[in-house]
Amino acid sequence: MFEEPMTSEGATGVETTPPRATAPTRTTCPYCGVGCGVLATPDGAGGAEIAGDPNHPANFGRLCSKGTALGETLGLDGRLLHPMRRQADGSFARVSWDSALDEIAGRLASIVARDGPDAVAFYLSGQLLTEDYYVANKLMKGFIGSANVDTNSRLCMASAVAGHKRAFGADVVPGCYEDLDLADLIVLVGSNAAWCHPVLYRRIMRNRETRGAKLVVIDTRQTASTEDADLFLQIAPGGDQALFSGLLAHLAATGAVDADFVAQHTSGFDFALDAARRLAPDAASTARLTGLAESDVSAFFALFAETPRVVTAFSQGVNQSAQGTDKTNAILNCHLATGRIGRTGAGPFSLTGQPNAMGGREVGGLANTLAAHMGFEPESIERVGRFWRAPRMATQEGLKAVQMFDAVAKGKIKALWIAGTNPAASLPDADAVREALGGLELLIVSDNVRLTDTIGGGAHILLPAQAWGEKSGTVTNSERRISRQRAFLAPPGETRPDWAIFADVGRRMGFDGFSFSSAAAVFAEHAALSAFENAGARAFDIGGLAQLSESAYAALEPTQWPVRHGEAKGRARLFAEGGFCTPARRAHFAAPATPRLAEALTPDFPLRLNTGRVRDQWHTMTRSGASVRLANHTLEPYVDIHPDDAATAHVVDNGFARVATARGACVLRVRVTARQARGQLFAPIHWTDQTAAQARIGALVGPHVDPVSGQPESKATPAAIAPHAFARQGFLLSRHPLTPPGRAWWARAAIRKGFGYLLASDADNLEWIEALRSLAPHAEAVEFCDAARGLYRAALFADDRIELLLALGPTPVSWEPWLDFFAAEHLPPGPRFAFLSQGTRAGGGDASPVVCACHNVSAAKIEAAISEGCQDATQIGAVLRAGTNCGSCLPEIRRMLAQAGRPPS
Ligand SMILES: Nc1nc2c(c(=O)[nH]1)N[C@H]1C(S)=C(S)[C@@H](COP(=O)(O)OP(=O)(O)OC[C@H]3O[C@@H](n4cnc5c(=O)[nH]c(N)nc54)[C@H](O)[C@@H]3O)O[C@H]1N2
Ligand SMILES: Nc1nc2c(c(=O)[nH]1)N[C@H]1C(S)=C(S)[C@@H](COP(=O)(O)OP(=O)(O)OC[C@H]3O[C@@H](n4cnc5c(=O)[nH]c(N)nc54)[C@H](O)[C@@H]3O)O[C@H]1N2
Ligand code: SF4
Ligand SMILES: [Mo]
Repeated sequence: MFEEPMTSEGATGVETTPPRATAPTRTTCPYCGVGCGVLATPDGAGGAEIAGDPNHPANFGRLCSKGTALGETLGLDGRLLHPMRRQADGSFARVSWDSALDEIAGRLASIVARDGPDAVAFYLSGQLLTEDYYVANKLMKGFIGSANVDTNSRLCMASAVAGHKRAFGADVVPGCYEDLDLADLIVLVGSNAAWCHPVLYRRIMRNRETRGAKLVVIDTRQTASTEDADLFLQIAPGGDQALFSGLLAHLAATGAVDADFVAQHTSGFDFALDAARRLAPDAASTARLTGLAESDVSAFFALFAETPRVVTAFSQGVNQSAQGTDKTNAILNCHLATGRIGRTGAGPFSLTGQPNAMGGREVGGLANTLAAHMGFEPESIERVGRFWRAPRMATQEGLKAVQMFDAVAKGKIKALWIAGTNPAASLPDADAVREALGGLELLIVSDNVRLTDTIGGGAHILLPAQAWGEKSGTVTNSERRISRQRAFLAPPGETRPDWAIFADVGRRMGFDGFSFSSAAAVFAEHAALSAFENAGARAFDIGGLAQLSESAYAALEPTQWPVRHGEAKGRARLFAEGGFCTPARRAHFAAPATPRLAEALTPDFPLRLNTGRVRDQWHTMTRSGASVRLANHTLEPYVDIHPDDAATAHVVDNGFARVATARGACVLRVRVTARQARGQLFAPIHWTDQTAAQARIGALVGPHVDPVSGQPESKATPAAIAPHAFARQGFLLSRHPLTPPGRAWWARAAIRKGFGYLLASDADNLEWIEALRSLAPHAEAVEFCDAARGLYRAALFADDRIELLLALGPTPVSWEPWLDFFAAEHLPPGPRFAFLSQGTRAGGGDASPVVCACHNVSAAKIEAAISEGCQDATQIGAVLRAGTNCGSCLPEIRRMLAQAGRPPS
């Protein structure tokens, strides 16, 4: 669909692909569930040129800003490169793989022997590859004997999974991306696709531009995705179920129901319609329940009813709610009722978050599924047990994420292995989660980076996993398309693939069935299990890929499932002719319950806190945070608030506010904007204790879950906001990551050659310079102070480059003009304070930089002393005391002397 040259960066950050020289590796983007094909050409120095793969059917060459910047995230700074073990004093020491894995195998086995298999658990991630997930799941569910395997997909896709299973009998997305090109109406529900699935959003925009498709966006706030909408429905939090119930009633009332499809392929229609009618019989009642204008509701109903080719694409505004499963089913019901499913340009479309949330669902990474889309029915347990030759099959569902961490807190789970996720930041009630981690007997963390909030929460053993570009395997995107991630870099240090780490522990625990020789071998077994005694009963069947040779796996083209034994090609769409995965092959209409949010507002917490994403960061920033380009989009954590609420709470635009809930509090920059609805706050999820002070938004979210899916309500926690003042604001630029001193509020961003810290603080100049010196004790310090205007600047030099640069003032100070000085490896000769005072004399102040901070001696005084005859630093010290205490300003004084023509002493 993308024959025309691609646009330059716009609101969605979709960029043009630059041409390349040498033969690249075809791989898949590690960020969102769009699953774009990427061409990576290593530069031989650990980096790579990145371009979109014109032949990948997800993106046809396009990449968004995050994908385009992948080359900037490949550096080894902060990487975990060796297994490490926590010592008695809390520090970590390097250990060998053998000793780390022997210890893990031994301790897991003894905990299982002592407390039973349910005393151990794995918490995995939609950022693992299918092969990683398969081996971990097999180890826990077949050999350790517990189903305590859950994943961050519980926080992400669980409600969509549960809704799909209730309606279709299996977790199946019926449509494909091409439907977004060919629909006449696209409804985005609880999705900011312009920022979170940018390449799909471009496809939607192109359809709108070239075919005149209409776009309806249903969100609680205005976003980049609502800007282009033909109709924007700013719905009340949690109102979606009522809206789609009202729509079902409307479809029935106006003859839009496909009676044949309903009769032949579904069950439960009348019951669900009754429930929908009781909830929202017409547009007027729907408007009341959703906070929308009746005219807008009617317009949406009419548009949906009259447009056969409609795709309803939904994401976290639907999934992450206390009734996420009911919301999902309310949407699916409207598509089932009209038979608009699995047809060209028509269907419900769950937008997957992570690159391999789908693959994780396929292998059984969720605690309530067993493997290969089978559940815990006795015949499935028996079948999978036979296939795996498993000695100790789990016989019942395990604990879902929030319950799992509750069991950790209660001491029921003694050993936890976390791989590819950062629950101390991303789970609700994250402070409690972090505390619970500290109480574990054994906490193993497999990650790419050396320090995260989870690792800091009390890990005992750290296992270095291969990262994107190094690892190799498969991922499945939102349209069921399996694509290869291929390695194009040598694995650094002692990093290993996650699947190999889990398999090694399985072998060391004495289990058969973990002697995989390659990712291809793991994939082949997974594919064979999907087809094992399947005979069409399970939609997830990739038996057609079970016989792939190593070289065929290496060359595997993006393929949609199902792809059954003997089939070369997968299927783009499912269910247009029925054939659902329930015993009677009929889809089921689930009746929605009355809309309800988990927690009511109170006088203490009168606002709803919504949380979500910004365009150019990925989750806890461990990768996207390394890119300077990406950092520039949003430098610091913030809270959006409506002007009326801001006035009531006395918070001001660009000031700071403390946002609190019953669980925790954050201090965030305030953005007053009418794009936010009254009564609601929005804050991004990306900042952790590694990248900011007091901005871990997960700590504020209540741990309330959807009763069916177990997915937490992350978008509607009751909250309060109050102004928070700091005497001064500014920034600190540093060559190395650090924790800013001075009891400061801070947020870190990548800059060229270092790290930029936005600051706000009450500490005075003296406290600051002392703290800076303690960070770089051997550096030469230069200060500049304009007391009248409250400006303070300080720089610490090592040789002739800047190590640390601080600027503070009564209002925010931009670091922009300083970045070139900072990045320079060799500053030009001449007095070093000169650039510190840049731009500060405009107001006519008599400011002169402080050269000697200890005795508060300014450059002007030193210049005067020189012109009055001082010949060397000793004489200046005698006259002004400058340079007589710590001495760090002596080089600066000597430079001033030299510049005045005094010979070096
Ligand atoms: N840039 C970027 N892209 C990403 C990610 C990232 O970290 N950064 N992460 C990826 C992942 S894992 C995921 S899961 C996806 C998430 O992708 P999205 O779901 O699109 O992103 P969110 O910002 O979490 O939430 C979507 C919208 O739901 C709205 N919303 C909140 N409550 C309600 C409600 O009750 N009803 C409705 N209708 N809307 C509501 C929010 O205001 C928000 O605009 O993004 C993926 N893509
Ligand atoms: N309040 C609130 N909370 C939310 C959400 C929200 O909208 N609001 N969204 C939820 C959603 S949808 C999601 S998906 C989660 C995401 O939350 P997390 O999964 O906790 O966030 P990430 O930063 O993606 O964490 C991935 C970790 O795995 C590491 N990693 C990356 N690749 C690999 C690999 O191949 N192997 C190993 N071993 N490690 C690897 C990274 O360095 C990083 O530390 O957050 C959830 N939490
Ligand atoms: S749209 Fe998603 S998969 Fe595609 S380049 Fe952007 S982040 Fe990567
Ligand atoms: Mo997600």
